[in-house]
Amino acid sequence: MSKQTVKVPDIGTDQAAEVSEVLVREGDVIEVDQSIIVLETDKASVEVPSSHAGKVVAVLVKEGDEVNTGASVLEVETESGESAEAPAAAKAEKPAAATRVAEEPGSDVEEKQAPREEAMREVEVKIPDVGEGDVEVIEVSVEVGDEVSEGDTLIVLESDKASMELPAPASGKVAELTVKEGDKVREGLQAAIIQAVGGAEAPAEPAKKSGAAAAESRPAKAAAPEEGVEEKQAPREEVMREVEVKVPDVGEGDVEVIELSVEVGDEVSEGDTLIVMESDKASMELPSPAAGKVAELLVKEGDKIKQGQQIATIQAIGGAEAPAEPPEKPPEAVAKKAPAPEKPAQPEPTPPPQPSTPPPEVARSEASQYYAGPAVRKLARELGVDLSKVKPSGPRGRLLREDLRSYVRELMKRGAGGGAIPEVPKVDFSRFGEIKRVKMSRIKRATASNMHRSWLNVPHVTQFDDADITELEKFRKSQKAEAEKRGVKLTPLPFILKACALTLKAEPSFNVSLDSDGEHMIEKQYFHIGMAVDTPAGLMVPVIRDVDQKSIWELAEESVELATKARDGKLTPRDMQGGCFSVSSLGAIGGQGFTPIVNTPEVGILGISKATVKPFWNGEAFVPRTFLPLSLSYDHRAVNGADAGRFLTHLVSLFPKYEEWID
Ligand code: CAO
Repeated sequence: MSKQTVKVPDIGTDQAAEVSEVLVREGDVIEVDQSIIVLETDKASVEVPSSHAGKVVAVLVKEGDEVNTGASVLEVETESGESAEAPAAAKAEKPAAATRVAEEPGSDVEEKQAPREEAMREVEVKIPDVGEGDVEVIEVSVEVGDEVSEGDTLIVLESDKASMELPAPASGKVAELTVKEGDKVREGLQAAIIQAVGGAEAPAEPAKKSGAAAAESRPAKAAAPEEGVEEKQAPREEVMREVEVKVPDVGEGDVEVIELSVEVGDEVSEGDTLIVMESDKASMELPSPAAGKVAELLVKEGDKIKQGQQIATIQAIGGAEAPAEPPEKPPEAVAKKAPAPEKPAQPEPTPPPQPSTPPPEVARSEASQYYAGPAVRKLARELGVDLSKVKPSGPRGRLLREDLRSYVRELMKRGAGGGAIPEVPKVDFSRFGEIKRVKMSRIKRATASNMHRSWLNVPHVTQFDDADITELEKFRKSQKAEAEKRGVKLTPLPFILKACALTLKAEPSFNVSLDSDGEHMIEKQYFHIGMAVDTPAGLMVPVIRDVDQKSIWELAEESVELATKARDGKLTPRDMQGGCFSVSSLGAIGGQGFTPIVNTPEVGILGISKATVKPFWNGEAFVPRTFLPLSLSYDHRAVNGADAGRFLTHLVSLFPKYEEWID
């Protein structure tokens, strides 16, 4: 038993890659090469395989982390105490599929001159390096005898991590198909023979490279010619040169420029994306072949461009190290034609991010069950779209940009009324009789908006109870003379306000507000209560502060004062702020109960209806008692039913024993 650390292998760039998924958890038992995390740069997504087998004892990264080559990812308890470096190093030496294609360009395509005539030749199509052992032929796209054009897909290969199309390296007729669907194949195996037309003009060129292949072979750059890039020495000095950036082999006719990532005058680093191109099969970023300044941009968004067309000129620094080489036509486009839309199609400054993975540009995540290239992932990140929710329409379940667009369009439609709140139809009421159209007051409009907001946001529950105020009413009426002396009218309201404050103290679950972060509750240590006032201009809710500390007489005075101010339109914003709870009294008007709307962000409101004398069974006889109907509405996000039950029961219990708490 020994503990080994699994590290991020050479990702071929100094820039950090983002951990977009963590595919293992502590306690998992993993195999060598099992994908453990998905790394994402703005150009590629790649699954990182484990260099060790064993039990994961610690996961050292999390989603969103930025990591560089060599960063520790996992700690694994291994059986044998194997060397930590061995497997990783072995894999690090093994370049990924595309690189291998680049370095051994003749390995998957061998051309043999057909003996009968010079203009016909047999092109043997071999399985390219697919980055790991066997891959499955999941689709044979042609039949023997089919005429194919160069670049047409012959077969589709798939591993558990990626899939790629194997294109015809030349136009001609499919003479032989040596694989069938379901076959497990590996690098070097012959897949087909194409009887190619025009052999004379396209002799076998073992050293030719595809654009994509070249893109992955960056380390050999100085020695190898680069497709799509023509370099001209600037006459003035050897260290400055103009680099013409040309469209590499994009595998088919025209592709569209869907994004210009730079502007003329921009300083770019080698590998920075200059433009993004898209065909109906793939999209790809065209990286700058050198560091320097964008001297010319010869295309614009929407342009259709084709192989060999110059799209930009880079005024590059350090001309001496990269000799001018005319672009060569790639012999085939295995890597380029892989379904990875974002595959850089010409010299890419970084080698493939992860040895022993399949074409790195598209990683299929087993964990999230979606399959998308970096451009789509990037767009999804920008839009905040969870790709696992998007329905793919691409080949073999691949997510396309269009899928993302459709998903967002659908969401927008729903947000605009499709799936949310159905619109109330407009009605011409004058068709049914005489009408008057009256402008709503500012307060009424504000009330409408507040009520709507609260109704939509707050899950309301209302509980009802009756408080026995028989004795309290006797006391209140007995205070008439005192009230007159004080110049104030003593209604049931001040008693109700005080009882509410005391209940908020006793049941603090109501003296809260939900924090806007959705993760906290604000527990208030003060007891300010709002009081709904009906005014000619509309409903207003002034707030009485520190109700718990005020006497009944003070509360009576203040409620009259605030109600008067409200009716006179003299309330200040401060008069209406800071409430913990509200009281809405329709007692003077009538009714047996109603369901008031919570004045959010408060979480509770008490509705008061008209007190009436009712027969009450006291165990021996029916006796007349005065009951005050109470309706308690609350925000069920913040308050649960049991708390509300306790609150209302406590409140109701205070009225018969008013003598204990009035002052
Ligand atoms: N049961 C029986 N009688 C009641 C009562 C009740 N629950 N509440 C008040 N009364 C009586 C008062 O005692 C008073 O009678 P007397 O003059 O004989 O004493 C009379 O009704 C009128 O009271 P009032 O309305 O002047 O005073 P108040 O303290 O009860 O209310 C205020 C003040 C500002 C709350 C009230 O005037 C008001 O505007 N209420 C409307 C609130 C509203 O619109 N709510 C709905 C909002 S939507 O949720």
